[in-house]
Amino acid sequence: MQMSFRWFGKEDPVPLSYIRQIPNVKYIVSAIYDIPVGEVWPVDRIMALKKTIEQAGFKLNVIESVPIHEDIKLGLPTRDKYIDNYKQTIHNLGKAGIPRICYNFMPIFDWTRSSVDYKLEDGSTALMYDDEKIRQIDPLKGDFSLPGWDTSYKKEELADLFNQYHQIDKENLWENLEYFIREIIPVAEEENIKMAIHPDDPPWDIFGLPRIITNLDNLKRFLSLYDSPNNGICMCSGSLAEDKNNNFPEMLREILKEGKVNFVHLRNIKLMDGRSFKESGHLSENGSIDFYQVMKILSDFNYEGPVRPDHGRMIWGEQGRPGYGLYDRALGAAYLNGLWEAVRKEQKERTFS
Ligand code: DNO
Repeated sequence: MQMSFRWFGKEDPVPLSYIRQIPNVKYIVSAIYDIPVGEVWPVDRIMALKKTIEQAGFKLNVIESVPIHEDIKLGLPTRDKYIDNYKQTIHNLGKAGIPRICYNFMPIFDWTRSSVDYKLEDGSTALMYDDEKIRQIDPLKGDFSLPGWDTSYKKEELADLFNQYHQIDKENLWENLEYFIREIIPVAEEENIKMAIHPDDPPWDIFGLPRIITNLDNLKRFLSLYDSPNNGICMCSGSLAEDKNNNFPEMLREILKEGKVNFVHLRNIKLMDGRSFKESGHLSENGSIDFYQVMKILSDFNYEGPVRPDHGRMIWGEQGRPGYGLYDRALGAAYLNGLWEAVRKEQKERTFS
C-alpha cells in the first residue's frame, strides 16, 4: 500500500516539508491547477511539478485530477477536440513517468456540501451536507455560491450549461462516458497509466443534473465499458458511503475481486437524518464506516496501490483549505498506518499458523 498525501502545489498552505514528517507518507498526489480545463498539459510543466515533489523526498504517484471538459460529458460535436487534448495530456504524463490519473465525470459540479465549517461536538469543524438546504438552492438564482463550486463560471454560462444538461438523461451521460473511455483507455494502456474514476459526491443527482457513478451496479457497469487494468476506479469511502444503501467495505471487496481498484480515498462520514451527513475524524467509532474492515479487505487482497487520507476536520486552530488541513489528515494517516500494520501482521500470522 502506498500511503500518499494530497498536495495542492506551491499555493497549498501545507508545505511538502511538513508532509515529509508524517510517518510512512512517501507519495504525493497532486495536479497542475492553472491550466484551463480542456487544454493540453505541457511536458515541461509536468516535469517541473515532479521535480519539486521529488526534491522534497517523495514520489508523485497520482495526478488528481485531469478534469474533463463539459463538452465531452455533454457529447457535443466539439468533444473530439477536447478528447484529443486529453489523450495528448495522457501521453505527456506518460513521458514524465506518472503512473496514475484520477478524474471524475460529474456534470458541472465536483463535490458539493452545504457547509465547510460545521461545528462538531468536540469543537472542531468539518464539511457537512444538509439535504434540505441543498434542495432549496437554485444555482441559477442570486449570488449564491457553495464550497467546491467552480466560481470561474459566469451566471450566463452556468445557465447555458444547465440548459444543455436538461437535454440529456442518464443514459446519454453513460453513452458519452463510454465514448470517452473507449478513446482514452487505449492511450492509457500504451503509456502504462492506470486511470481511476472518482465516484460522484454525493452519489445522487443534484440540482436536477444526472449523476451515474453512484453504486455497485454502476461501478460494475462502468468497468464493463472497457475491460482493462488501466480502466479502474478510485474507491472513495466517503463519497460512496454517503448513500445509506452503499456498503463501502463490500463494494471495495467486489471491485478488488475484479482487480480494478486503482486508487483509494479514505475518510469517514457520519450519516444523519434523511440524506444529510457530516464528515468526521477517521476513527471508525466517530463515523459510519468501519475502517478496520476496510483495511482488512485491502490487506486480504494484498492491495499495493495508492491510498490517501481524505478530508480531515479543522482542528487545533488550523486555518486552511476546507477538508485539506495538515493536522487531521496527518492523524488520519497515522491511524490508517496503525490499522495497516495490525492487519498485515495478523494476516502473516494466519498464513504461518
Ligand atoms: C474532493 C475530491 C474530489 C476529487 C475529484 C476527482 O475532495 O475527492 O474533488 O479530487 O472528484 O476528480
